[in-house]
Amino acid sequence: MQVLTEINDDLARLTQDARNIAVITGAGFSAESGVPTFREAQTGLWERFSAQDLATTDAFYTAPALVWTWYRWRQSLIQQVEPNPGHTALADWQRWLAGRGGELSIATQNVDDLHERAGAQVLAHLHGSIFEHRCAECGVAAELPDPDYDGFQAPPEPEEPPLCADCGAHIRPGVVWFGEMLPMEAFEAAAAAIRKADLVIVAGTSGIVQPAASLPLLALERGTPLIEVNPEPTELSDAMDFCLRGPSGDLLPALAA
Ligand code: BJW
Ligand code: ZN
Repeated sequence: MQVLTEINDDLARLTQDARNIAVITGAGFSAESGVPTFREAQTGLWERFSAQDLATTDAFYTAPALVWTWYRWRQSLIQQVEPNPGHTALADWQRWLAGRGGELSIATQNVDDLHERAGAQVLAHLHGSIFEHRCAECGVAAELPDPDYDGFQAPPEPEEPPLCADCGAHIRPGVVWFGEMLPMEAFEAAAAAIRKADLVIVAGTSGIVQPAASLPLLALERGTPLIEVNPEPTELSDAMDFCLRGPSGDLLPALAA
C-alpha cells in the first residue's frame, strides 16, 4: 500500500489507463460543501443526540417530531449549499470517459443531491434520498413543500411529521435507517459496477457502516486496484493499493486531471 498526499507517477498512470471506474462516496465527499459528516458533533436542538441515535426507526417511532425536524433541517441545509470541486471533477470525468467509450459509475451513501447538481449521473443512492418522502406505514409516496427553515440554524422546536393522506400514519424521509434493508436494486447495481471496474475509488467514507462498507471488498477479491481518498485512515485503508490522504475537494480534481 502506498500512502500519499499528492498524485505520484504510479497513481497518474493508473487513473490515465482506467476506462471503467467505479466510485463509492460517503459523507466526507460533501463536507467541503458545508454538509456535516455523519460522525461529526451535532449542534443546536440535536446536541444531546448522536446522528447514530437519530437515524433509526426506533427514534422515529419514539420521538417522531425530533427525528422529522432533524431531517427537514438537514434538507434545508443541503438546499442552501453548493457542490464542491470534488463533485464537479467526478461529473467532468464521467462525461470525459463516456465520450471515449468508457464509464464512471457513482454509488453514493449520501442522501444529498450534490453529485446530480454538479452534473453527474448517480448509479446508486445506497441510503436513499433526503428529498423523497413516503408514508411510514403504507409506503405511499408523498410530495411536500420545501422546509421553511434556515438550514444553518436549528429550528427553535421540533414539529410533528405530516400525516399520510391515505392511512393517517406519519410521513417519513426516504432514507435508509439502521436495521433497514438497503434498496436491493441500488446495492446490486453498485456491486455489478464494482465487479466490472478496472479501478475503484472510495472517497469520503469511514467504512464503518455495512453493507456499503463491504462493496470495496468485491474489488479486492478480483485484484482490481483500489484508491482511497480521505484525510484520515479508515476501516478500509488496509485493503487499498493507494491511500490519498487529504480532502476530496482538492484531491479528486488532481486525480481526474
Ligand atoms: C473527508 C473529508 C473530506 C471528512 N474529504 N473525506 C455489527 C457489524 C456489522 C454490521 C452491523 C453491526 N451492527 C449493526 C449492523 C448493521 C448496520 C451497521 O453497519 N452498523 C454499523 C454502525 C456497525 N447496518 C445497517 O443497519 C444497514 N442495514 C442492514 O444491515 O440491513 C440488513 C439488516 C436488516 C435488518 C436487521 C439486521 C440487518 C443500514 C445502514 C443504513 C445507514 N444509514 C445512514 C443514515 C442515512 C440517512 C441519513 O443520512 O440520515 O447512512 S447511517 C450514516 O452512515 C449514513 C451514511 O451514509 C453512513 C456512512 O457514513 P459515512 O458516509 O462513511 O460518513 P462518516 O461520517 O462515518 O465518515 C465520514 C468520512 O469522511 C470520515 O472517514 C472522514 O475522515 C472523511 N472526511 N472530511 C474526504 N473533506
Ligand atoms: Zn399511509
